[in-house]
Formats: sequence, C-alpha cells, structure tokens
Amino acid sequence: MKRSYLITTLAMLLSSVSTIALAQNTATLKMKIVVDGKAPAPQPIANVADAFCAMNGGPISDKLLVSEKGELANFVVMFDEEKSKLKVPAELQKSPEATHVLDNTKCLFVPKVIVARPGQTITVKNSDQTGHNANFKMLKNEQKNILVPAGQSKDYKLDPTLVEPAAMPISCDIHPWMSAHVIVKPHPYVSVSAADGTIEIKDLPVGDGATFRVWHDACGAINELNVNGKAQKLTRNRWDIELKPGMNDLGVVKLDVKVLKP
Ligand SMILES: [Cu+2]
Repeated sequence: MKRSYLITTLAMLLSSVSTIALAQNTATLKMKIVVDGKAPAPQPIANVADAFCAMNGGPISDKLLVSEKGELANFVVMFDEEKSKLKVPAELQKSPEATHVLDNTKCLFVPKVIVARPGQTITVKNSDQTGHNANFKMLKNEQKNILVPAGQSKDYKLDPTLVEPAAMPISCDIHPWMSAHVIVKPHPYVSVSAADGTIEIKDLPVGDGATFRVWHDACGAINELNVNGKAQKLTRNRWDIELKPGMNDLGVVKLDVKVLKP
C-alpha cells in the first residue's frame, strides 16, 4: 500500500517535471489577422436554380468573411515541414485517429477549411433536404466525387501515407458556389483563423528558421503582411519566423485589402 503510494507520487512528480520541461522547450505562435482597408460585404449568390437552396433569399457567399472590425475568418497559417530548418518532434508526426465532419447546410459547406492528418476520415454529411456532392480534387490522395443524398452521410478516407502540398479544393457540382478546402499535413501545426481573426499554433519547436505558409481562399499571392506596424516580406506566401520559448504573440497582422479577390 505504502509502496504503491510512493510509486504513484513519484510518477506524478515525474510527469509534472516533463510537462514543465516541454513547456519551456516549445513555442506557441499567436496572431490576429485583420484586413487593412474596407473589405467588400458578402453578396447573395445569383441564379440559384435549386428550390431548396433558394428558400429564404438563398445562400450568401461565404468566400470572404470579415467582421466589422476587419477581422478575417478562415485565414490559414501552416508550418512548412519541407522548407523549415526546425523539425517536427517525432511524437507529433504520428497521426491520431480522427473523423472530421464536412456538413452541407443551407447549401454551403461547413466548415470552410478542414485541417486533417494522413489516414484520418472526413465524413461528408448532408443536413439539407436536397442532394449535394463533395468533389475532392486532391493532388496526392484519391480524387473522388461523393454523392450524398438529403439527410445522409458518407465517408472519405485519407491515405495514411500521403500529405497534400497545399489546401485542396472540395466542390459541389450541383451548386457551383459551394466550396471548401482540406489541408492534410504530417503535423498538428496548422491553424485556421476564427471569426475574430485569431490564429494559434502550440507545441512548436524553438529556434530560428521556422517557415510558415499563409493561405486564404480569397487571396492570390501574399507578398507582404504588416506585423504590428512593420512591413514583413513574404516569398511565395512563405514566412520565416524565429520562435522563442513560450508565447510568441505577433499581435495584429494586417493583410492589404488589395490582395483579396472575393
Ligand atoms: Cu451542393
């Protein structure tokens, strides 16, 4: 009894020591993505032929979602494992088992961006009373067009060995305005901005030479960002950041409205 108590205490002590050690040797990257300039308001989709989709005025374009304060949703910051000098720790390279849901709701895909790992499953759900399809236009994984009748769901399984080089489009051929993307990376270092523009990536390696790739569905090439008032040059959407131990809060990162193509 006494011995097991001692072992338990020792194990707890060791695990808290290793947690502290991990926290000191890893970095968290944080920022808030804001559009510099007045972004156009989302417009209703024109020529909606499907009677179900056309109900209640029809869908509003979800390609570019900017709050009243200019905060940009669905902006992606992802660690570039090929260009980075810093390495992903081995324990974080293994994909956990997980299922992501891509819903069809009110004739739009939800969410707009799915962040997945190799071998994981994407369940395409149809909450609408009309048929949809999800056409996975992948570069490495199987290209597949999945027809999902009203109220049903179907699975798309990602290959356990394949990584996609960029955000891959998913479209619905029945409703041409419907668009989502899937990112498949061999690490958990991908963040999609929330409605308030916040990005956060945890457990990153520490040091100089971390390279991140930035992406948004409504942007072409992003050659420059403004980080807390300072111009930051990017090369082909790639951004080199030095990561210090603990919190790396870059503050407000502004994206020029001119690069947006709604
Ligand atoms: Cu559809």
